[in-house]
Amino acid sequence: MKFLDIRDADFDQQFAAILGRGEEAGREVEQVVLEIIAAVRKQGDAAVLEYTNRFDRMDAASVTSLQVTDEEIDYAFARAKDEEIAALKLAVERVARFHEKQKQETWLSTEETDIMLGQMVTPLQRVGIYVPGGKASYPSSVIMNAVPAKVAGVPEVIMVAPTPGGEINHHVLIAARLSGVDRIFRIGGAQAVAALAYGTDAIPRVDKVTGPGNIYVATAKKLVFGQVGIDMIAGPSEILVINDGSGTPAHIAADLLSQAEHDELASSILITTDRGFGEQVAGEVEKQLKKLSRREIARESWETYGAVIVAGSLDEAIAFSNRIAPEHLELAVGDPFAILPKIRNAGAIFMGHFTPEAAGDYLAGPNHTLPTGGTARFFSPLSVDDFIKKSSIVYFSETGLNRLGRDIVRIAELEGLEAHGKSVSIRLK
Ligand code: HSO
Ligand code: ZN
Repeated sequence: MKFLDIRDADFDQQFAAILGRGEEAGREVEQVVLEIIAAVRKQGDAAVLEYTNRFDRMDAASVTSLQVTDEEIDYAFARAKDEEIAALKLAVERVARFHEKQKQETWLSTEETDIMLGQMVTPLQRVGIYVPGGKASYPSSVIMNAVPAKVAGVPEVIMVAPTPGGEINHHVLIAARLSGVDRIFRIGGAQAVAALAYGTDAIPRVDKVTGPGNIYVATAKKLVFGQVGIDMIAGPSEILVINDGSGTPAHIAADLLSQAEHDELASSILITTDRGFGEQVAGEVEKQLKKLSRREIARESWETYGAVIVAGSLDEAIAFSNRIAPEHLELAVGDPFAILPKIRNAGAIFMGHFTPEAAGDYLAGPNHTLPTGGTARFFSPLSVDDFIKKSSIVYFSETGLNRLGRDIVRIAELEGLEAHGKSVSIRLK
């Protein structure tokens, strides 16, 4: 952890190390992924099966046999505690209710009596959701990807999840059914992304692939972009807490650790106008770290990419926050609503002393798939918008065309496109 003062001459230099984490994928990863994509395109299921058996130490006879059955999901429900299912259900309901508000309507304007213009909103027909295996296999991420798709009206949501050497996380299966996922395949890695992007006999081609994944998955998503849509490429988690000396150091320490435990590359930063408060938070982090089950990951993250920064004023802290555009921003100040209008760049903003970021990770309602690495400058959280598209609608009546036709022809002429002009003038009276 670095304890810094934003007013120090070498602050930018000191802070640069924290910003430069999670560098781009190397050429080797890209090479491997390109080969996998090419093989899946050429050999379809045979390649998917071969990679899955090899990389995930499986022994499947066909890709079809890798589809999760309804009985398996029933069994997942049977294994889970009632209160676990209830909590996941509550999350699905709250996330659905929030995303309902994002829906956009088709519209048709009637400002002109002889011309109608509009925009038609259509859901994507089929989307693929990637769910990582291993330590980052989160039911909450299933909910955050599947629910907006379903709210948008996507008829078919296909989920893929690698199951290295065995079982799929049963809470992930429960979340999938509760969120309305239609089919699940036990496949992962670049081969799963390629299969979704191009389609195979067993796996239907989708219109968009969303969801987090390791560097192979992220690289595969970038490489299939254009063939299919993709969501943002999520980097390691980040939290920035702005504090004015109010609140409880132990609470803020706990919030910093909640993101540090995600990943060794995660970054947790406190910027406070109160040096003493900052010191107390740093001490609390050390105390709490010792007791965490994921202390090794959290410690590594805190030591490498954690910081406590002292600022001269709240405005200075806000300017810093706007500059780094954090994924998660906590306004742990006396009056968060007073400073909210000054926040320019942040994926999600958590207001006041009783809104730990984890509330948003699980069930507040907004999406937890958020822009990282400073991309909150121009990206938004995953939303219903990611699962719809728009078509423009143009209707000219005969009067309408007679009214505007001459000008269309004029522009066609100045572009030297005679046939364009003719297609209009041939209709004019
Ligand atoms: N904070 C993560 C999402 C997550 N947290 C999933 C817990 N589970 C996204 O930055
Ligand atoms: Zn989290």
